[in-house]
Amino acid sequence: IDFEQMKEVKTELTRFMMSYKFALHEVMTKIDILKEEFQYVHDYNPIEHVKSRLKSPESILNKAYRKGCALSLDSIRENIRDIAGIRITCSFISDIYEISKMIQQQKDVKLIECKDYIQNPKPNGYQSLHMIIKIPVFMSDRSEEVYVEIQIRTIAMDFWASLEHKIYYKYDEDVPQHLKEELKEAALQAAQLDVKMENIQKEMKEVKKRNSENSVHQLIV
Ligand code: 0O2
Repeated sequence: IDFEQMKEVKTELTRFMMSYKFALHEVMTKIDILKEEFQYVHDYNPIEHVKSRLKSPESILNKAYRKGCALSLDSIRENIRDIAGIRITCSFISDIYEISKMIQQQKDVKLIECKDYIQNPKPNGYQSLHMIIKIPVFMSDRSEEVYVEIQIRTIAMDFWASLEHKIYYKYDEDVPQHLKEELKEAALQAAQLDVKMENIQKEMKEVKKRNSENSVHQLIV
């Protein structure tokens, strides 16, 4: 491989990563708009926080190797669908489905896959809603359809997943049985907390609705 070829590979790789960076910008903007508009219209913010990350070239290659996919850019583009990743954290489970619906309804968003680990938690207790979407990114001389992974979960699910992730890495994937059981128990408790919080919020919403109906009634009378 000579210098010119090296330069070409570098340009190609940089452009490859750039398309994911732009896709992340686009989806982050969509989420910012939903957040601001929802707050204005409904006087309520369903999104607690949002994080985005671009997979490093090293972890892209590791994942491609693990999945046994060819190490060409075309194959990686098609098979590794979480190079651009966004995690949205909400307070309540109903918010998760509402946000996912609002994203899926957008005309330029193609839903490729949706995995509902809330309805069907993983055997270790993991809960979250995962969507793989495709969105078009327009550049100077071409446009590309880019995969983005969106994970949506509650604060409690996020708390659990980050601890589980740390433990998993700490024990190099060989987690002792008693910790696995405790983690599963904690996941169940987190799920119960989510249901409790949702019910409290529902009741609060009804009180708010009744109060506003009463004040409208007083205005009319
Ligand atoms: P990272 O570093 O977070 O990106 P895939 O391997 O993505 O092709 P899979 O495994 O079916 O296929 O994907 P899935 O189930 O949608 O999960 C992908 C991501 O969800 C993971 O990415 C994690 O971020 C998260 N996740 C899934 N299962 C668990 C779990 O049991 N515990 C925790 N803490 N997180 C989980 P990566 O690529 O593994 O890592």
